[in-house]
This record gives sequence, structure tokens and C-alpha cells, in this order.
Amino acid sequence: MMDSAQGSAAVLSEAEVEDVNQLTNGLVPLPADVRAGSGCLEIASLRGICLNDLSALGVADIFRRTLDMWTGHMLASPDITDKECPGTVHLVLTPGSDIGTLSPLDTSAFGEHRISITERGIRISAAHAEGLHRGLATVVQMIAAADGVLPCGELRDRAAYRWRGLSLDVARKFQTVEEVKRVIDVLSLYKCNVLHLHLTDNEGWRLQINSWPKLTSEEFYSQEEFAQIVDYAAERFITVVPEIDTPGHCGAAIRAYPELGLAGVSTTGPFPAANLDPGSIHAKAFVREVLTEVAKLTRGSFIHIGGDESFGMDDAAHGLFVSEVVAFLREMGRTAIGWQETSRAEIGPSEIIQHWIDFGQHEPRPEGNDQEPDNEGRQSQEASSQRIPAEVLEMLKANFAKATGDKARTADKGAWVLASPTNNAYLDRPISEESLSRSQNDAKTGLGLAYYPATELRSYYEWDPVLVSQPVAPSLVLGVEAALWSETITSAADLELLLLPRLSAVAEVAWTARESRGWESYRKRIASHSSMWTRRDLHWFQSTSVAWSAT
Ligand code: TNX
Repeated sequence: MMDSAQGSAAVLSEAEVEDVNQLTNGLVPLPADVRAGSGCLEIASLRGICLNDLSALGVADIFRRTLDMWTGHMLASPDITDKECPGTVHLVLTPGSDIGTLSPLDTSAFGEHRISITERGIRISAAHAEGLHRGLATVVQMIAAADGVLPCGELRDRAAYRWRGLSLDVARKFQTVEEVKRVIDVLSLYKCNVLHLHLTDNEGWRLQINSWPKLTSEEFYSQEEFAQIVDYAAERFITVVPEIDTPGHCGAAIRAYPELGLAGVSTTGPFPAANLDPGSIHAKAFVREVLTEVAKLTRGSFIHIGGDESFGMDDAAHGLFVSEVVAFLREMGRTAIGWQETSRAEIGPSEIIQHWIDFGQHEPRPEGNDQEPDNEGRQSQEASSQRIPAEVLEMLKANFAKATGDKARTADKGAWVLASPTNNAYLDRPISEESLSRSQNDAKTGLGLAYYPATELRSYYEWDPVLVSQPVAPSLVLGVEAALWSETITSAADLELLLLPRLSAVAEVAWTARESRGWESYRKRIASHSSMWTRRDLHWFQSTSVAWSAT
């Protein structure tokens, strides 16, 4: 793994490397290809935005507001022109381009673009509006990190993976529409393109469903509010993927409509067997009616069907249930995504399987860490087992034992894979480092699930989506999702402490090719982001792993 700031910098002199590092200063994720120029651009000389194509107007407008929000630098309203535009950020959609489809399966999802910085201004070109938007996130970060001037040069960039997401559990702890929008702003800043919302679980059902009105009672999104989230995300080229978790994790639904579950089953406590009754006609109608409504509320074609941890359910019944739900979504022209347990059902090459159960034995030994990887995996499993009550542990172990064949099954089926390994992508693990702030050191006690060992920022950075997905072919690894589960979250502040800086590390794993990444480089580049987070009043964890430039 390289630790220089540029992947393709095989034969650069030391001075040239320094120039490149200046250009990538404060950029996370690290761009693919960077060439230093000569001279520099005064940021104060940037006054406006120009565009050559009306279809980039929305992008320009969001950029203008976003730049102000993160940096306080205000540009004038956009002008449409074909001419040279000194003193502006100039957006150029290349001829023959289209606006893209807002789908993480589309090639526009790679967000390809070019940025050129000269003494006269900044020019960004792309074949899709989405590429412009991703490039503009780079410009926001450059301006935030700069000390009055930007070095001239050129960046060509594109994501390593098409799917770069966050799964957010708003079922265990509800978050307001405003808070979800703040999370979307963070995702956009790190070039992520998917917000997966875990909307239902044992603890609560958070989306209004007209045909089953008793599902929601106090804290939930009306369909109108959900549409607001979808629109806000779409303006930032982020697809919202709603998750309706079935047949397990259905406690809230069963409490509202007991006929959906088996009689006498407890729906509360840790890991209840709160499954829909696979033999019930009510449960079948329920799933179809709910998914029909949910499908109308999304812009993307994706619906997450959960499928995880249906404790106590017969394996064949689980497989059949999931297969029927997947087939129903196909009939509706939608794409099903399921947690890895759905690899045991009838899944095909157009579906997506999200791997999460991680045995920690696939990673090569990270640089500077002399523990054997196997050993590390075992140690962390032992440490966490001690915190789990014996009967729960038995159940989890049985579940994990079944999971050993999931990756091979996924590979056999030719389905797409999303990598969300618990060891590297679960943001709800307790935080291992100290914070620079005493109150955060108090706040972090009890934050993160105690079943997991405390985890450092570095673990979210040093992993490889292809390696953790083996034996799935690299070409079928669609991308990466971080997951933020909310069992221990009591407020928006808690959410943000687990989100930042961890999400930025996973976002770089998703965007930047592995050969170009390096922990030492990342921790230098992320250090200046604290000023953006603080400006926005985000509660970010002041981890001692990074020499933050502002706290
Ligand atoms: C497992 S990941 C779960 C969630 C928990 C999470 C805690 C998955 C599909 N299921 O229900 O919240 O672990 O990290």
C-alpha cells in the first residue's frame, strides 16, 4: 500500500510529490489522479459560478449553498454562458452528455470528472451532472482547507466502487427529517451516493403505511416527510434505499397487528424471535401491501428487504419467505437487496446481497501491526463473547455458524455484493481512542454496542472490500456500506459522534482505489475537516488518532 498522496506518482521527484500533496491537502476521499501546475488561485477572486448547460443549474445551486454552509464562502448566482469565465467556478457538461439516471448501478455513479485550477479560476467538466456534483465536493473541501490560495493543477477523478453508502438505523432511535438531512450533507461531502434507511425493527416502525395505519404511532416519517428526504438526497445524487426488515425483526409490526406473528411470541428484549408467521395469509398480504406503498415512495429501483436474524424460524420457511418477497419485487420491476442471510433463498444476478457477518480472518496483516490476523480475529471474538449473556451467545453462534457458507452461495448465484463487514464498516462499535475533549470521553461510555470490542478509526480505513467479499469475483463487488445501528444512540449528538470521523474513512475505502490509499496520508488529509464539522455544529469525535487543525 502506498503512503504518498498520489497513486500514479511512480516517478515523481520529492519536490513534485510535495506539489501534489499540496493539491490533495484536505481532500477525503483522495482523488485518483493529480497533476500539479504552476502558480496559484486567490480564493477571494472566486466570485461566481458559470455553466454551459441549463441542466447543470440544479447542481450549481446546491454547490452555492453547500459551499457557504461548509466554508462561509458565498458565490453569486450562476450565469449560463459558453464563454471563458474568469473568477468563477465553471461547470462544463461535455457535449453529448446526459444527466444520468441516479442509480448506483449506472456508470454515472462512478462520478467521473475533471477539475482544472488556474490563476483565473476553477473549471469542472463531466459527462453527467453527477460527476459535476462529485467534483464540486472536492472544490468545497479544497476551499475549506486552503489558506487563502489554491495551488494550480489538474485532478481527474472517479470512484473505485459504484455504491458508496451508509445504512442508518432510524428504527431503534428515530431521527428527525432535519437530522437526516444533516447526515445527507455529510454523505454528499464524502462523495457517497446511497442512504439506506433501516425503517422498521422490533423497537419501532418509522414510515407511514396507509393500508396498515396502526404500524406507526409517535415518531415516524409521514409519506410526505419521507418524500422530502428522498428529494433532498436526490438533489445531491444520493439514492434513498428504504429497508422493510422481514421476516425477522418484526416486533413493532406484530405488536400493532398480532395476527402477523405466531401466538405468544415475545417481541421485546435483546434478539427476540419476532418473526412474521410464514404460514399466515395476513403476513403475506401485509408484505405485499407494504412493499407496494414503499415502492411508490422511492425514486431509485431499490428496496431492502432485510432478511437477517430470523431467530428461531425454520430455515426452509425463511428461504421460501425471502424467495417470494424477492419474486414480488421483480414483478414490480424493483431490485431487492437483502442482508447476507438472503443468499440462502432464490436470489439471482440482478439482486444485491449485503455481507455483514465477519469472521475477521481475511485481512492481510496491516502495516505496523505485528499481531497475526487470525489471532486478532480470535481475540476480538473472545473479548466480545465475554460481554454477551450465555443464552444469547448460543443463539448468535448458531446464526453465525449458518453464515459460514453465505459468501460462497452469493458467489454461486452471481449476485451483486455490498461489503459491510462488522469489523470495518459498523460504526456502532465502541470507540477505542481517547477524545481530546473530556466531556466526549464521558459521552463515549455506553456509546456503541458493548458486544463488540472497542475499535479505532484506523480499522475503518485499513480494509479491502474485495478481500472481505471473497470468494465473490471482484467485478461483482458493487460497493461499500457503512452501517450505523442505533441501540445505544439516545440523541442526534450520539449519532454524530459515531458518524464522524469514522464515515470519512469508510467513504475513502469506497471511492479511492486500494493501491492509492494509505492511513498516514488519510490522517493528515482529514485533519482540517474538523473546521467544516465544527462550523456546522456537528458533534464529531475528537479522536487522538488525528492531529486536528481545529477543535
Ligand atoms: C446485527 S447487521 C443486526 C442489527 C443490529 C446490529 C448491531 C444486521 C443485519 N442485523 O439488527 O443492530 O447487528 O451492530
